[in-house]
Amino acid sequence: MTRLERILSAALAIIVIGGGGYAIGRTTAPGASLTEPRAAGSAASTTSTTMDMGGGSPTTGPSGPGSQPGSSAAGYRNDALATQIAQQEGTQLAADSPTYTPAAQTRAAGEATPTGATQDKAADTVTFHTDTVSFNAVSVPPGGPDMTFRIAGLVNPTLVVPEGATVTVVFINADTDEAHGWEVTAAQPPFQFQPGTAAFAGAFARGLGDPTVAGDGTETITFTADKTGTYQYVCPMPGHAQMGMHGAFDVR
Ligand SMILES: [Cu+2]
Repeated sequence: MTRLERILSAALAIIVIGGGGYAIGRTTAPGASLTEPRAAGSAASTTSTTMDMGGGSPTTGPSGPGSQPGSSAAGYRNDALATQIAQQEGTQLAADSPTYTPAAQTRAAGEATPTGATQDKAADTVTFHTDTVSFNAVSVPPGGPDMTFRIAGLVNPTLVVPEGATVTVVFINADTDEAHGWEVTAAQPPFQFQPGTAAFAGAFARGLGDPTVAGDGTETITFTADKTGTYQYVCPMPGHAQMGMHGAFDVR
């Protein structure tokens, strides 16, 4: 074990021990949880487990004791630690997904053109024109690129939805060895290690783990985009928004 690996192990131990959650670099209010309430009417029945941020100490911010290699004024960043956490969660959450998408169907899900939407491939934008919005979001899609979402055949596209739209997202984690999630947040780049809470009630798909024989972990969420503005959809796993897992979510 190299010196760096010892430091990372120590940092991970601090995270795991310190309040049972990923408290490093958090910008959310004390007591906030990554496991936000499920959308009403969701068929999912499993309970969340290890993504619970608990009531982690609010003192472990960018300048707190959890601040290890990579700290800067721009915010804590440690890609190696983020990867270590996501790999651990990927294993732990593998059997915990609400549903699964057969692996052979995942690529098509990421390519599917949503109903009622227009695509501008040059601008990497998908614009929805109806009050009911539905699309698939595939994390770390087959064929890459790594640490991105594929939506409507585009990589991290800007999504534009009408104010008040009811938005349904089928989130599929296609990564073979890391947990990922999907969330709409008001936070903007450059992101903190922990990118922030959901901007709309229910606009949060928790981390889903590694694939199983049943396929790729899948969760369907529904929320109302009830306030205009420019938001971001991100992976809520620590460090992943910083590593490129984000795109603009415009409510007009
Ligand atoms: Cu991720």
